[in-house]
Amino acid sequence: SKDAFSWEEYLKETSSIPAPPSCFRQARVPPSNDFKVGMKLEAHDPRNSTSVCIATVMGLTGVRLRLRLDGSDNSNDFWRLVDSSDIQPIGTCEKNGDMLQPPLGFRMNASSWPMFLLRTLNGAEMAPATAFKKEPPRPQQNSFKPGMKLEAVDKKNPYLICPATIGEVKGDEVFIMFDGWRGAFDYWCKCESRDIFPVGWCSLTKHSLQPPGNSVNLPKNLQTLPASPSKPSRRSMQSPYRLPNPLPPLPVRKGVRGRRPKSET
Ligand code: MLY
Repeated sequence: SKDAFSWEEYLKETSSIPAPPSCFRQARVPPSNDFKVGMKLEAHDPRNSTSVCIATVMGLTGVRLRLRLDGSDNSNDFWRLVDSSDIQPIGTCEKNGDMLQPPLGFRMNASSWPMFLLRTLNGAEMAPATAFKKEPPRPQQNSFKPGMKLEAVDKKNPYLICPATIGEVKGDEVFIMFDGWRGAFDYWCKCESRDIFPVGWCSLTKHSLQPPGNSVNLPKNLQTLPASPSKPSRRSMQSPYRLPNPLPPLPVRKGVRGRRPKSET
């Protein structure tokens, strides 16, 4: 459709280039998502990464899974790629001589954990080992450059993937800037983060891609720039500088329209 976000047009409008796929720790050919809602698996507790818990697939979006730890509340869902090393088939933990742990904030008394676990796994549909894909290797080095475009998870709204720009590169880290959001959602992450993707990833994996926001987006040192002379061509116009929103028209009093206030002297 006409209004849908198009990377091709957007890259032209912003005269920017996409970060090359080789920069990312993502599969060049995205894996298939063979999970089903309701399947159970083992997952590292995001709030306590040393413990491995039971999780249930609550939803599928592209190559990502919406997960909920069994025994946790419904307000701590998290998202993982099917090729994340944070997830594994049920039985992996025991095979490694470890014990499944209750999630942080387990909603029952700790003493009821063994029975809870037994009941949780009894008759559960377990995700097959074939659904878990091997995590891609880390990129050799941080090859991102400021200004490169990408698709990135909004960590404050982690179900969303959005157009973003590399703002800074420092060691093995990159600063992710969300296009059109005035810096409110920006963050630093490792270049090998699983939350950043090459341009086209969402389209390839059938994940929805948010359009850029419509706020001004200026480099930190120019955020108080006065109105610039030219007009932005459309909402998504982005780099390198964007105009502040136009000022609303001045209120006009009835009867005095067009008249100048009398001079004081
Ligand atoms: N309702 C939220 C959504 C913001 C999403 C921003 N992402 C796409 C960068 C808000 O307006 O705060």
